[in-house]
Amino acid sequence: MECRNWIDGQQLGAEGGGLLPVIDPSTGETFARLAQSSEVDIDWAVQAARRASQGPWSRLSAAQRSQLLLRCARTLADAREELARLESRDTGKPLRQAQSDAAAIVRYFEFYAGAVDKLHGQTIPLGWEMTAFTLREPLGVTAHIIPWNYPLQIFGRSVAASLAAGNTCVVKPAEDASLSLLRVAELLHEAGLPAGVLNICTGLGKEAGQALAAHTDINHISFTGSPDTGRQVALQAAQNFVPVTLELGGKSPQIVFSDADLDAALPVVVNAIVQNAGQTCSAGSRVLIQRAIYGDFTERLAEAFKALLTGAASDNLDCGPLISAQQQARVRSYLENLDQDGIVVLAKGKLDSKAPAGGFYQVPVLLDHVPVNHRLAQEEIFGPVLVAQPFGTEQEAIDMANGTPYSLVAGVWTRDGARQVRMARQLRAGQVFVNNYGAAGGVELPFGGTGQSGIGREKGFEALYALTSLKTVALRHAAS
Ligand code: TXE
Repeated sequence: MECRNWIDGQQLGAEGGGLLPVIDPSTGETFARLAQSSEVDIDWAVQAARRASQGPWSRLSAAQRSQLLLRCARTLADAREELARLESRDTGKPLRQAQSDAAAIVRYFEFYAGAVDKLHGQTIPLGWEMTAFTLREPLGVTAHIIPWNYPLQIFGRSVAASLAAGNTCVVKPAEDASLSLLRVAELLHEAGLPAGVLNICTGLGKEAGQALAAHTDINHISFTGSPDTGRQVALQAAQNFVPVTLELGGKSPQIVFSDADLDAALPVVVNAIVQNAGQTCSAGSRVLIQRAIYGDFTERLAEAFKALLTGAASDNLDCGPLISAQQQARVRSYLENLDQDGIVVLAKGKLDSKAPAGGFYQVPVLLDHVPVNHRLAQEEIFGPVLVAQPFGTEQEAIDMANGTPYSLVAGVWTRDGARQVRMARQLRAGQVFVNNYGAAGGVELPFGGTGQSGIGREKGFEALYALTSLKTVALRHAAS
């Protein structure tokens, strides 16, 4: 299978004819090829998006855009199973998880279809002779650099919001996982999205990604990925005074107090690190446990970890492979020399005997008593590695939770209502979940962090605000 770019409503091969391999993470085998886009392809896509942003698309009413996005949602819903299978094969995630990603992209289109005609400006009182109001206008052409861990979901949250706001889009998916988004582009076209409104160029980050971030005719960049690449993207954007939304991952804590409902907390704490083999920006990669229950809760966690089975995506087990050999090597590097640092492996999951030899597997690992400043407790590993740490007082839990350069998400488990509120207010995190983690998807909930977790917010109405330009109009007129 040879996949082409999607530009101006049609498939186009890369100008230079270059192709990149698409590797199945479950087997390590190449099963398709992608267009290796260059600066030239990116420029075609941006030009197409610019033309479309000046055409009939810009004159649709909010209600018309809403109807169109609803048709998009329905078309994606009809293709849910196909998208899930493609996503599962391309990313290595178990089919069940890909199915929930395919459901999420539909939800994003539904949510933003419903939000478009509720995006209002304000009137500002300036006295009898003046009428002042604000307009929320489209920015123009928005660029979306998507990572490989959740292509369908991350495309949904940023592209659906941008289309709803009346922009046109150029998307650069990750070289490791582009297939589902190329198919989504065709489906949205079938649903009636006009040519040029959505354009997708595949290719390498340092070629196509950089060319998109540096393009002088884009008006916003949404980037999800690593802090290092995010910094480069932000520097490129700064050259052209282009606003950015950066979502750069986390080292998110789950804080379990001794009064918590441990039966409720246990499966959620496990799932928050095992889902997508730990390759989730909001993964709960640290579990902070109050000392009185540390032994008991880690024992229960260890039992749960030992029962976890890792294998091929199509076998739909607890954990699939990591995305690539490179990611596998990165995760393994964190697990070397644990003895030297006195870190004990409390439990490991099992590799399924049928898992193909060439796949990029890493079984879940639970690590005991990891010191607060150890790199295992500070850096985003992006694999199924859970770090357990004891704490004494509430203040100690807050200090530990806030003690990394990240601040994306935090989970708190306690029955004490006053403590729930105190913790929520003192945790440095873009989202705090109390007695749950993730609110079952949270399409409606603004999401993003500060510091090394990034800049700005995606999801909910906040994304729409970031993807529009606010214009203030003040009219002087006769008072009577
Ligand atoms: O990320 P990159 P990588 C973290 C995670 C992971 C690490 C490395 O810790 O282990 O990053 O992953 C494009 N200009 N996250 O190397 O490089 C690239 O093609 C413009 C967290 O895959 O940030 C891809 O589309 N674009 C994260 C996207 O950027 C460039 C999700 C992300 O790639 C570019 C993924 C450049 N110079 C990784 N270089 C999360 N927050 O969920 C690359 N890209």
